[in-house]
Amino acid sequence: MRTQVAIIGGGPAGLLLSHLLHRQGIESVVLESRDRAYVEQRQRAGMLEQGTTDVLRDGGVGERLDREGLVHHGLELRFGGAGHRVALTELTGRTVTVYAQTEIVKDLVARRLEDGGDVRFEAKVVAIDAAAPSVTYEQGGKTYTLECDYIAGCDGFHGVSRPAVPDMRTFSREYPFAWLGVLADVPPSTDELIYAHHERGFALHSLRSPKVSRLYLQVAPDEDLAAWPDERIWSELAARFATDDGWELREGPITDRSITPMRSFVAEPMRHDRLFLAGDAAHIVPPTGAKGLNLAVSDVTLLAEALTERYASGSETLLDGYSASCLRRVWRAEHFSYWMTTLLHADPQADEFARRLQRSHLDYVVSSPAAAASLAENYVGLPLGR
Ligand code: RFL
Ligand code: PHB
Repeated sequence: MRTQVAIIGGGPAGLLLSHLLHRQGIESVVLESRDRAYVEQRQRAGMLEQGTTDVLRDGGVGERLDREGLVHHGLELRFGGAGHRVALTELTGRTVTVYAQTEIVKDLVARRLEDGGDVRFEAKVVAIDAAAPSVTYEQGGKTYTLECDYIAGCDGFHGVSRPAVPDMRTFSREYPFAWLGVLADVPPSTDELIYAHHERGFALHSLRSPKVSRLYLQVAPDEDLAAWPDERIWSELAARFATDDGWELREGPITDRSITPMRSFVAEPMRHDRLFLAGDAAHIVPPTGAKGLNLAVSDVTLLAEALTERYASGSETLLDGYSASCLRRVWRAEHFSYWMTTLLHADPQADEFARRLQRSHLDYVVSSPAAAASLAENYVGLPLGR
């Protein structure tokens, strides 16, 4: 068995890469360890930068996104019992769009299969040869080897690609909290996202559709989901979102819940020989800045361009520059995500001095147009560095 590009992982990074390569006449095989239903239902990101929606639209997979995505022009920072709007579009000329990762994955899987693409589910990669190059995978109790010209490691944080890069340097930060995320069948209580800072902890009100809300609560890193029955989740959310003007949180049946630890992580370089890492396989950001999926999309956009140049002209210039181009953008997103996280969460280790500094920082961001503009330009996303 042979293909041009073997793609490990059928998350947003792997599926989009396969699609972008197909549009340039480059053949690939996507190997995904889970089944199709699982990858299509896994609840995760929801906020897309304009650069991300542009890539999907220009790639011809933006039809449902344009119909169902909710375009946003601002967000709210809420603390001290009051809300403060950050006017993203006024400050940057750009918008962001709420469209769930589950929907992007469904759109990409459907499109790949329609186009005759080769996406193999329940196919788990167990070995990588970055020099030969080839990947070995298990499917239905049998072991296969797929030979290729290049390997794309799009297999997320717990995948097998990153360990296949020798002489790698890694950089990381663990935070003393996690996010409890819920999906609820209730119309959102807000039109724009609310990022709330409260002494009880951070809370985020996001949405999925006019009928479905997505909410998050800061919890302890070792928190037990069983300790959070619905009533406790709703009363804690209401406490953290409470304002002095009587704003009310609508409640409804919770249909999905999970706890995600928060970490920052970067692996350098994102390449070894014929193996290229993309997305969560190479870097993780805490979700406060809404950057993870957007970074995955910008990585594979650059990788698709580099492979296109290689097959069109034989030149490896873009492939050679791939890791450095990605990492510039990755580190900007790392810093912004860290910054938003420390701005908004309640640090259990903070003393009174640190709490006063944090409150001053929040006041500054909502009262200085320069500070708000800095938040806004990072949130909507900086241009794709090539
Ligand atoms: P994924 O989505 O983890 O996909 C990797 C795929 O690889 C498969 N795999 C293997 N396949 C074959 N063989 C093996 N040995 C394999 N090992 C693993 C896995 O089954 C999986 O299907 O990585 P990818 O494609 O890089 O995509 C990254 C995004 O999923 C991630 O960055 C975002 O979800 C992060 N994120 C957010 N990003 C945003 O841009 N905006 C947001 O608003 C946002 N909110 C979030 C988030 C992530 C969250 N969680 C749960 C981590 C909110 C949350 C709560
Ligand atoms: C989401 O809608 O899931 C979401 C939005 C913004 C974030 C994180 C998650 O910062």
